[in-house]
Amino acid sequence: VGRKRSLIENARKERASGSSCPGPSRGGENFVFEEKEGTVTLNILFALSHEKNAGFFKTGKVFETFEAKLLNIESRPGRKSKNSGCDDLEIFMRCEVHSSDTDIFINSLKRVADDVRTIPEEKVPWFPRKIRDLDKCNLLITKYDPDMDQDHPGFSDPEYRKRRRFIAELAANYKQGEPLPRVEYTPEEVATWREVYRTLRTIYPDVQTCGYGEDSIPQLRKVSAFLKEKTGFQLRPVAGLLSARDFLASLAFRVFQCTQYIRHASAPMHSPEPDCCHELLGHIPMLADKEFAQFSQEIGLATLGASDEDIERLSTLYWFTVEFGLCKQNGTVKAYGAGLLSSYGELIYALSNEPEYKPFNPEETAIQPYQDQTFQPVYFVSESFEDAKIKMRRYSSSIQRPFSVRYDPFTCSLEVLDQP
Ligand code: HBI
Ligand code: NLE
Ligand code: FE
Repeated sequence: VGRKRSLIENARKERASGSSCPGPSRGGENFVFEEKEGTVTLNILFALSHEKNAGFFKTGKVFETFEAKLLNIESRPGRKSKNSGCDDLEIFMRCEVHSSDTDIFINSLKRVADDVRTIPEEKVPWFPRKIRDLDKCNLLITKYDPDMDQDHPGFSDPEYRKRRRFIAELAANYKQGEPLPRVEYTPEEVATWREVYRTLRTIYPDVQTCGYGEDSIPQLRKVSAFLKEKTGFQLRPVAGLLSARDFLASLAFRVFQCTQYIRHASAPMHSPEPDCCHELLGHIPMLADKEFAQFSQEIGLATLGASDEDIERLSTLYWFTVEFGLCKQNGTVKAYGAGLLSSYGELIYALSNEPEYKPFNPEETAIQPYQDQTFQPVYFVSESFEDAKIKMRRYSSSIQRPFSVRYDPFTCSLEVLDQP
């Protein structure tokens, strides 16, 4: 307690004597936002250039002293490290402090860390600028991981879990541009594929087969080469369900994040998470269509640097169209969503008279809550596949951002215009 006092006291004195104190929180040099009930939220960035450990724990002390509530912490190699070989770190902390402590809190941090800055909230979220940056779009959502989720059909199957970890490792180690890893599938895995493939072929016999057969699980490397020739899309391996932001961002580069493991043998008719059956049977045929590839890339481009709220709405739209969309064709309702085309359980259910149908309309669809554990209770039906694409495009191009992006296919990178 004594220590606490003295730090605050020192800081107060410093302020009273007028030495190096910033102006008032609002309109001053400290960016403060979300002022409520006497607390404010701050985004703080600082560098730890030497004696990293000591410096870090000293900043921790400041947090403790001011009872700052830590909301987020991230680190990255500092700016100096690139040029001088120095191994400094940049730390980002988001925290809540008592409004009246804002200035002394930041001043106290300045005494133990270098380059302390507060950053305004409206800063545009990070997004990949070149295709290599997709190596950083790897935020996994582990809710259906067979290691974590007791309801996962593979939870009590140690062999399956081991296999999943092995395939997840391949994806985790993958770097953009490398040849796609090959997986030697076991006879049991091939049997699961055969079951899914055969059943779906009886439900929809006359569609693009992309060169698949029931006796082997297609290798991503081969499928990626096929797609690249057809539409310029390519695949990269992913360990599971990604954050919507990361998943959609890759589409901007005509890259589709593709899982390589297969669902558990005990549940071939439906998987709550994406797996290779879902990607290969649901997504790949659509991505082999030039027009659909263009459409997918546009959606991806619209999500780059968009707000969390816009990402939420766009991913909901993606969910109810690309994943679970229905559309009319010659007067009958048909399924086109990848999540339906890869799940014979849900496909039959979706086209029965059990679920609710609503007309597809982006403004409404974008705010419809959805779940991904089991069959959808509601589906959106568009007048035609074409109509779904037109409306979706119109919606995604209406998203406001303080800059515009253009994709340069020669360098596979983005040109960002008008950024402040
Ligand atoms: N991640 N690997 C993977 N595959 C998906 O289909 C996927 C995802 N993350 C998010 C997501 N889909 C949905 O939110 C879409 O609606 C965007
Ligand atoms: N439910 C789908 C399937 O069983 O193939 C996967 C959906 C992934 C979002
Ligand atoms: Fe999918």
